[in-house]
Amino acid sequence: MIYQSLKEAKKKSEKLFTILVDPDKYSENSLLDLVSLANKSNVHYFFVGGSLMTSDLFEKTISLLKSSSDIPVVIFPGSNVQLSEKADALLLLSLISGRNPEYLIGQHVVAAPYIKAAGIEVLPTGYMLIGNMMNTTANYMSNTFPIPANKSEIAVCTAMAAEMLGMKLIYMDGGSGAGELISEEMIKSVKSAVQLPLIVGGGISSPEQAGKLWSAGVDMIVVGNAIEKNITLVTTISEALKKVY
Ligand code: 1GP
Repeated sequence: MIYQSLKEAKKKSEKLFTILVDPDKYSENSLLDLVSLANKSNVHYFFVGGSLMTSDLFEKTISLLKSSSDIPVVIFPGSNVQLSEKADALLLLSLISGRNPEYLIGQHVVAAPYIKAAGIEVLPTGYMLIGNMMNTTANYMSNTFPIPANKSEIAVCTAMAAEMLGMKLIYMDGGSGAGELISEEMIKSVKSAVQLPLIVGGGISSPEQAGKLWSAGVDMIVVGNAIEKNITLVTTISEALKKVY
């Protein structure tokens, strides 16, 4: 079970590296190149999904990943249409940084019977959008404001409430291709306030940045955009991981 592995990794202070695959952004050949590199590197998970998908390649992408790699595939859904029984698990995201009931509980109610029928592992996740930019796809699509980048206290109280509500993971997301990373100060504050495994993504584009985030206490980093532009980051970020241990 993936949740069990995440808890064990956290207990042993092992750091994790996840590649976010947006099905719209990869051709079949480029996806095979990515998988072949990931299989040779220290990649722990593939996340698959996106705030808005314009192709019908979601299912095909998951099938291809599953048939060409043993790396577990976890759905990172932008909406309740992104579901597949071929995946290993689903991040059941509740957008706790926002105040839009549709993304706090509404989509979940509609999806619940389908998730149950799919029989995949469910990872209840407190999902927080962080940043000062209002014009990201995630903010627009979810019709919510992110937590301002300098308001660590809001992030801390939000994460604490998620833990008290029984959520299993915290995902702090600066948004895909974010110009600025979530600050180490905010990460350290959240980390010291909750026991849950902490996932951070958004704008990570170098092994040095990855190393800094892991050292600040992040358990898993997620990299999407930068790898789409430069596939060699799969190797260099994996190498950086060895130094953090
Ligand atoms: C976005 O956290 C993910 O939802 C990853 O962000 O695409 O900027 O790596 P990037």
